[in-house]
This record gives sequence, structure tokens and C-alpha cells, in this order.
Amino acid sequence: MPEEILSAEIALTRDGVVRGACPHDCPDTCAMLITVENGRAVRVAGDPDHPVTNGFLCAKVNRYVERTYHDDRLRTPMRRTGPKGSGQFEPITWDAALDEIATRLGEIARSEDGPQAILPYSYAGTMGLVQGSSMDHRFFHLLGASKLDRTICSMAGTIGMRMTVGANIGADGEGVPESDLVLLWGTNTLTANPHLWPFILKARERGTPIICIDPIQTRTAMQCDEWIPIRPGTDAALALGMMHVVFARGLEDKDYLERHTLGHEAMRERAAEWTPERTAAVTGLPMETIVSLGERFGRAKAAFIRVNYGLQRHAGGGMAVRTIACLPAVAGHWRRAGGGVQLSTSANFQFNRAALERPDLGPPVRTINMIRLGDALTLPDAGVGGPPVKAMIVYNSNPASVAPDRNAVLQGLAREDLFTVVLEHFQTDTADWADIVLPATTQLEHWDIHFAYGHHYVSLNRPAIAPIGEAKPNSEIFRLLAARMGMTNPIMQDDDLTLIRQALCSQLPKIQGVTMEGLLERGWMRLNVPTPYLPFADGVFSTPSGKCEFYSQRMAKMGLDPLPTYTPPYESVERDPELVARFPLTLISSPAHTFLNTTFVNLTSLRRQTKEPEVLLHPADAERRAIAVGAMVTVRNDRGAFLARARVEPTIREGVVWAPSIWWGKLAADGANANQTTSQRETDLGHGPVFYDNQVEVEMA
Ligand SMILES: Nc1nc2c(c(=O)[nH]1)N[C@H]1C(S)=C(S)[C@@H](COP(=O)(O)OP(=O)(O)OC[C@H]3O[C@@H](n4cnc5c(=O)[nH]c(N)nc54)[C@H](O)[C@@H]3O)O[C@H]1N2
Ligand SMILES: Nc1nc2c(c(=O)[nH]1)N[C@H]1C(S)=C(S)[C@@H](COP(=O)(O)OP(=O)(O)OC[C@H]3O[C@@H](n4cnc5c(=O)[nH]c(N)nc54)[C@H](O)[C@@H]3O)O[C@H]1N2
Ligand SMILES: [Mo]
Repeated sequence: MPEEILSAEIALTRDGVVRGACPHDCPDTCAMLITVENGRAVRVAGDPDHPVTNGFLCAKVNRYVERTYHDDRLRTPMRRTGPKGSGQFEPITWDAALDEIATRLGEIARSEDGPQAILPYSYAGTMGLVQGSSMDHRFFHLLGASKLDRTICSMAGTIGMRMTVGANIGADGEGVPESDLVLLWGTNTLTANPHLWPFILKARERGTPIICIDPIQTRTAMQCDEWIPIRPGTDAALALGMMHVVFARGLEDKDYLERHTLGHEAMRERAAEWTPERTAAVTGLPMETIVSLGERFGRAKAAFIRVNYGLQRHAGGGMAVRTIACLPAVAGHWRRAGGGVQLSTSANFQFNRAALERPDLGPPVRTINMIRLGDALTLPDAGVGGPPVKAMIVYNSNPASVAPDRNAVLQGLAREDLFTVVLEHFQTDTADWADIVLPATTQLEHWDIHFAYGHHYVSLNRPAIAPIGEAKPNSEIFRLLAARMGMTNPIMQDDDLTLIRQALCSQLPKIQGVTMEGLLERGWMRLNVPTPYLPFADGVFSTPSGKCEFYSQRMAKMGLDPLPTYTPPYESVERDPELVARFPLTLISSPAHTFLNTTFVNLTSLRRQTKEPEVLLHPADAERRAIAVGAMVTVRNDRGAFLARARVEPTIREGVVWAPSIWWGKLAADGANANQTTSQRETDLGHGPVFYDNQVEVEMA
């Protein structure tokens, strides 16, 4: 495309419709149309032509204009004036802010502690590659800062999928209308993945049963034909019990097993151990439920299993996902459209991430697990060896609210000798602890390119409006900081459009045909895969053996059971009966419908619906504790406590309580949230968090 056309293409329109992409951490990654009048965004809408966005946005992102022009948007850089955590700041110029950051980071890097005392902390506030994994990564690599292991959401399941099928890819949601059985397994689809729902409704029109496996009767479970209220953390046992039934009835696909799987005899023997009796005892489900589910699964030709990240937030989360991922190979469902498992589609997006992030730059350094931030900030060797953390640069994340073991995190953030910089849209809980706060642009104000983890379309985000106040894109902030710190490597001055082109410059097959020109013209493009995409129809897997690995040598090398198995939660009768006696309730703190992690919690319109922290209890559990509907209760364990309003309904399994999350501590009456009670323990695979492997007691406040 000639340069002058390109520059005309990229100029901001004062009036018209601009194509963008929803930046949020959600499988749907919607194509957005932003209406601009007089240089101001007035409306966002879902692109009606996008096969997955389907013309609608969710309850939250429909409010994106309100969020963008919110009175509380940070408009200038600020320096702390009060004590740490007080939230008292004064506006300063960009020059003063950048000078101070460059000076402090330079001092730390040259000190005895060295550059590894500097820690970047970021996650998926935006999923965009430009604003989330390009200049920032280059900057920290060149600086020699500690690396951050970004485990907080999906790593257990990601590794679980890799162990069984070789990569975190799976069945295509666009095939769901052809499914003859849909299992929504540990996912609140209508809240967390709403654009899958229309495909599910199409399957239902043909009589396909929709079944939800979840300890909570979520709004999704209420819309399903059946709700299976499993005991938290026992999904691997249920999957093994289902396999038992499939094999016992001779419903397995023998041809697929022989040709495309590794260890099917051992798998059959393992499944034989999981009788309906044993499975019922572990999962807390009636035997008939297990037998009926196994039979229906075995008789189906193309069952679609939507596992999502909820069920892997337990000690055995990786193994649970790996075990469920074995099911479609047992029954041969990968062969047909609509059959198979989907945890994610992300590994299909074969962008040139190395070119964007340049991990080759800089010295080898230590890695800090983001879910152990409490330890990293409070232990002298950051909990991993090496210097203490002396500076933390936070962007695209709100760790003071989202990281587990919140009391430990806040204790760390309160350290007088810790220099904290936060790049943000709003004065979040985390920003309150900063020394310097920098105003960042929103998705309406910057360029980006996006993958998705629930479908197969790449999308481009164009800026629709000029930055609000003095806000700058993350990419620009790291360019400016690099220049201030004397980094002369020219890659630190690549502009955002150059970065997007670098991401697309890949030899790998699934990205071929996705071009800058196409994206500028249409806003989004399908990966180079068929519709629907059947990744394992031909039985070729990307595991070491090239087969679906029931038996995994890699798991054995990690000291884990090479075969699918059930791993009890840390905080369970099996592993810690004494703890469970003291804290008999399992707390699940999964997303509130109107929040996106902690994003959108500060929007008045959405807080009309989610007014205050709540906790849902089963009537039997409430009665035992003399808790009345609407009472203020304390949810607590040895790690901490938070206040919530009691909701009492039989829409949850007995013994489980639900605190819709993630609240900003400072917007709650007691300044606390559910992460006061969660632990820094890690899952079996991927070093992920165990947010829902969390025993508590609830009592009248
Ligand atoms: N509205 C909204 N949408 C979101 C988000 C949000 O905050 N708000 N967050 C986004 C992000 S970052 C993510 S990772 C996803 C999260 O969305 P999902 O991947 O769907 O995961 P969760 O919402 O954490 O949990 C889903 C369900 O799993 C259930 N669950 C918990 N433990 C178990 C278990 O052991 N077994 C079974 N079978 N079920 C269990 C919970 O009760 C919950 O209803 O959603 C994304 N979409
Ligand atoms: N108890 C409990 N805790 C949980 C979970 C749970 O279910 N229960 N879920 C976990 C999961 S799955 C996840 S993914 C994490 C999510 O944790 P985070 O990734 O920290 O997500 P958010 O809380 O939404 O915070 C993102 C922040 O990034 C900011 N942001 C957005 N775009 C930009 C940008 O372009 N530039 C800059 N500088 N900032 C930007 C937003 O304003 C917001 O404050 O939380 C985890 N924590
Ligand atoms: Mo997440």
C-alpha cells in the first residue's frame, strides 16, 4: 500500500465510524464500531458482520464511552505527597515524572542490588500486543530487570492442554451448531464468554441438550437443560468416571484410539478404577448422574466440551484440564464439526511475538511468579533468590486487588523503600500505593492488534479519538523512558504501526494471508484455518509422540502421574481434614456479571446492578449459622477476612459459597475483598493460582 494512502487511512476522523477491537481479557475479543461526532466518541457497537461478535457487545463494554470520558480518568502524571497508600498526589509534568523514574531506576540498576531489583508487573488489562507485550518487554529486557511469570489466569489449563493434545488449541465454537451434546464445564458462559451463546442456541434448536457442570447454579446453569453441582476441584474424577462408563458400555471409538492416541490400554485400566461408586464419593454427585452423563457422552457423535478457566483454579487444575481433554479422543469426537474440547484457541495465533518482545536482548535473569507477589515484595530475596524487589512498574493490572493473599501484597506495597510506578486509566487500589502515577490511553485512543482465545479472528484497533488529557499509550511511555535512560538501541523507537507489521511478519502457516492492508480495510480477518476448524480430525497432534497422549512421558519427568488422575484440592478433607473442620465452606470468587476482573467496578451505571460485595450461601449453610437473608457477614480464614451482604438461595451446592468478584477494596465498606482470604499456593502444572481452592467460615458480622 503506497505510503500516502496509508497515512490518509490512519488519520483520525472527526466524524464517522471507526473500526476497533475490544481490548478486554475475555475469549470473545469483539470487533467494535465506534461512532465519532465532532472528534468525540458517542457510541460503541458490536460489528454485525463479525461472525462471533454478531452485532452485540456485553453489559460492560457497552459502557466503554462512559468509562473513557469518566470524570475520574487520570489526566496528568502525578507524584505522591502523602504517606504510602493514602492516595494523596499532586500533578506533575511528563518531563518531571520521566526524569524521576529514569533517575530512580538508574540508581537501583547501578547499585549493589542491580537491575534485577526492578520488577515489571503487568497482565491483561488490555490484551493488545502493542500495549501489552512489545515496547514494555523490550525495555525490561534491555534493562536486565527480573522477568515476570504471567500465571495468574490460565497457565495450569494451558499446560494441561499441552500435555494431552500438544498445544492450547481446541474445537471451534463456530462448529457448535452441529454438536449433539454441549457440556459447559466450569464456565459461566453468559457472563464470561457471552458470544458463544448464540451458537449454543442454534444447537439447542436441533434438540441438543445443554448441560452445565458447576458448583454454582450460575445464570448460565439456569439456562441449561441440566445443572450438575459438582464438588469443587473434583472434575478429573468426574471425567474419569465418564470414561469408565464409556468403556464399560463399549461406546469408545476403537479406530481413533488405536491410530491416534498413546497409552489407550493404560487409560482403559485407569478408567476401570473409577467406578460410579468411587466417582460419586469424590465428586459428591449421585451415581445416576455420572452414569447418565457417561452414557450420553459415549452415544453422542460430536459433543462440544467448553471448559474454561474456572475449574483449573484448584491444586489439581492442570491435571483436571488434561483429563477432560482426553474425553473427545476416547469417543472419537474430534473427527466431526462441533466435537471436541475448547479451553482456548490462542495458540493458533502465530504472530511473531519474538520480534515484538525481543527476549534475546539483555542478560539471563531470574523469574518471579506474579501470583507470589506478596512473597516477592516481603521476603529479602524476593522469595526466589537474588536481591529484594526495590522498584515495581505496574501496567495493565491491578495487583493490589487481584493478586492472591492480599494482606501480604499490601504489606509489600507499603514498604517505604519500594519505588512503585503505576500506569493507569484510574486511581485504582494499586495506584493508591504508587510513588508516581502515569495516565495511560484507553482503547479508543491508541493503536493495537489482537488475537483471541475463544475464536479464530485477528483484529486491528484504530484510535478513534485523541488522547484524553495528557494520557499516553503504554508503548509511547516505554519509548520515552528508554530515551531518558539512554537506551540507544533503535528498536526502542519503533512506532506502533511498525510494531503491528512486525507482529504479522511470520512464516508460520496459520497467519498467512492476514495482512496490514486487509486489517486496515476490514478491521478483522480470519486466520488461515477452515470454518469450522477441526484441529484433530486427522489425528495429528503436536505432542512429542504426535498422538493424543493419555500417557505422558513429560508428566512422568515432572514427577507427576503420567496418566490422568484425580488430585484433591489443597484445602480438602483428603489433604487437610483439620483445616476443613475449622473452615468448612469452599469460597469461589469468580467474576460478577457487570465487572471485568476489577475493570468497570468504578462505573456508576454498572454499580447500580452490583451495589456492594455479596456472598451467596445455600439455605442449609445459612441456617446452621443463623444467617438471615440480607445480613452483613464476615467471610474469613487464617489469611484474612472481608465483609459481604448475605444472599441465601438454593442455587449453590451445599458447602460452597460464592462472592462475585473482583471488588476494588477501597469501594467496599471495610476496604477489603475476596483476595484477603486466597493463598499464594500454586497449581500442579504451570505455577498457576488456586483462587477457588480456599476454605473459609462465614459468620454474622
Ligand atoms: N463479565 C465478565 N467476563 C469475564 C471476566 C470477568 O471478570 N467478568 N473475566 C475474564 C477472564 S480474565 C477470565 S479468565 C474468564 C473467566 O471465566 P471462566 O473461565 O468461565 O472462569 P470463572 O468465571 O473463573 O469460573 C467459571 C465457573 O467455574 C465454576 N467453578 C469453580 N470451581 C469449579 C470446579 O472445581 N469445577 C467446576 N466444574 N466448576 C468450577 C465457578 O463457579 C464459575 O461459575 O472470563 C473472562 N470474562
Ligand atoms: N479472587 C479472585 N481473584 C482473581 C480472579 C478471580 O476469579 N477471583 N481472577 C484472576 C484472573 S482470571 C485474572 S485474569 C486476573 C486479572 O487481573 P488484572 O489483569 O489485573 O485485571 P484488572 O483487574 O481488570 O486490571 C487491569 C487494569 O489495567 C488497566 N488498563 C487497561 N488498559 C490499559 C492500558 O492500555 N494501559 C494501562 N497502563 N492500563 C490499562 C485497567 O484500568 C485496570 O485497572 O485477576 C485474577 N484474580
Ligand atoms: Mo483471567
